[in-house]
Amino acid sequence: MVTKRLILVLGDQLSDDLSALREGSQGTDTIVMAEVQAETDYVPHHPKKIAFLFAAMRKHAAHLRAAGWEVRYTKLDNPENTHSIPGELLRAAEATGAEEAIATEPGEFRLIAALEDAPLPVHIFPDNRFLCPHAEFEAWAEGRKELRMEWFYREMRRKTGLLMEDGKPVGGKWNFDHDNRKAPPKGLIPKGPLRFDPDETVSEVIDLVRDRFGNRYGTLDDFWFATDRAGALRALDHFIAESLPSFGDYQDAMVAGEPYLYHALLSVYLNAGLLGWREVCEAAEQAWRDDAAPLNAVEGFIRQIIGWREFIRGIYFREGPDYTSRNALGHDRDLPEFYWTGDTDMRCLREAVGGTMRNAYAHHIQRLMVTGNFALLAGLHPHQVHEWYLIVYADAYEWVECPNVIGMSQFADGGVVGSKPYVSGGNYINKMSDYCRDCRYAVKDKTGPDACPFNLLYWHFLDRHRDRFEGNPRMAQMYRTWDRMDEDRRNTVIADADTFLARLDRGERV
Ligand code: FAD
Ligand code: DLZ
Ligand code: SF4
Repeated sequence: MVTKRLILVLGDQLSDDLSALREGSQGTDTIVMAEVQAETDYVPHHPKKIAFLFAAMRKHAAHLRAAGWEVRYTKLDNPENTHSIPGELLRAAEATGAEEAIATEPGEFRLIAALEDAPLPVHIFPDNRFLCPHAEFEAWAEGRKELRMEWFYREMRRKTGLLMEDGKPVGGKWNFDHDNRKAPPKGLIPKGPLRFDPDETVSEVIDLVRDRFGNRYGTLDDFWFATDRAGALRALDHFIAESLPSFGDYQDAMVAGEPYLYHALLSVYLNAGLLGWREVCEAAEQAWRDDAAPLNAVEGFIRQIIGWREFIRGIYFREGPDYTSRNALGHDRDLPEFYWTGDTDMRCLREAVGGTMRNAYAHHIQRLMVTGNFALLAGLHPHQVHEWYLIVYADAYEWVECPNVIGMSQFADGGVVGSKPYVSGGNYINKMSDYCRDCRYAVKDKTGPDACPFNLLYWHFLDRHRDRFEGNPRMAQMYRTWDRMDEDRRNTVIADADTFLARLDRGERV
């Protein structure tokens, strides 16, 4: 007799070529998909993220049915919903007579543990939607003193053959970042991402999410994400034609009122499984071969996907379940209220948090050098910072969010992801954005009541972590600059920074 099985498809596993589907058999096995509170509530996700996922899940279920699969889909408001993934597997097992389930490895240790403890056996298969399997990352990492993305990336270039000719990188260099990172000139008019009007499924889901989660951080207004593969492919084509040519040049730029600039806005689709890394990178490479986009842009973009994205995932699974609770710098300040409201005089933070509330999106430099930089300089508790990032972004799942936050941004892993902390004073933000000119603080002021808080906190950070960082060759110059200041000035900087932090702790508007 053929054994009946369940095939679990999670909300971020919306890919046709999923290992669990490859292992399953049409006609015998039943796919289980479920909208459950355990997933909507383990952190209070931005309502736009939930709406995107539920709409995409519903459409993917219809697509799988049309392809011949038996699909059991539980909607959030189904009165029999047990509201957990193991609970829905058990209910499906009782209804179908299945005695076991198969799944593709979830992107979070919490859910892997829940499947391992489920009341029926769940066979977990590797997630085949990534370029670098765990064992390969382990083999690469084994015995290295430091894990650095750049070396990993070169391996991935060799492995994929992307932008390679005769075993060598095209253009004679692996990395064209030197040509990127231009400051934004006045009058940039980026096209932005391709927008999709809500159809019936999306509207129905928006109503449900508004009713159940409408009072959470973030707005549902102006929902424009694609919610199926066809839409995601159109969004990819749009990016390649309209934004990729300028992607490299303005990758690090920040402009008030322009939340998207030339960024891809593809992480939300990639991470949910509507797009795959290979097709996205091949489309970018083709644009370069067709002379439709310059090499610095195409190499930079491909590096983000086969370099950073894969490296970050490798780190998450290598470091293990305690990674989210690392706190190498012993930071313990509570997350200020303005991370939830945008209610601050610091224009850069207002822009980044406000855009995040509206769009469930901020681009990389806003995440790293504005909200992340402030959190690190001010000594915010990294676990609270981690939860904030997991909540607010539509592309956030722990495997990708956590190493970016705990590692890259907060240095809470003590240097696993980066060799030095990403910290800067106001000058960097001023150089890369137009924020400072309309700020209540003066970026040129290094002390005093109008001094840009990033300037004060930058030195405060270096001073309080001197023991850890002064021996780091990449930070020696910073300490030399600090030490060259006369002592009175240094004392004033530290006192002004302490005053700022005390105001922050009292919940005053800063
Ligand atoms: P683009 O700037 O256009 O980049 C293209 C693609 O490269 C992205 O779609 C993404 O898939 C990939 N990519 C680029 N950088 C990274 C990176 N560091 N890690 C992984 N993938 C990368 N990315 C997420 O997908 N989810 C997160 O929860 C997330 N949290 C972050 C938190 C912090 C503190 C920082 C500094 C970065 C975080 N990132 C995260 C990485 C990056 O900021 C986003 O991938 C990017 O902003 C997504 O927007 P985009 O598609 O317009 O990206
Ligand atoms: C993020 C999320 C949310 C909000 N809701 C669901 C859901 O109801 N059902 C589901 O299968 N998946 C959901 N997800 C995605 C999971 O949380 C995700 O699979 C894990 O975090 C692992 O990446
Ligand atoms: Fe941000 Fe400082 Fe510039 Fe104001 S002056 S926008 S606080 S960097």
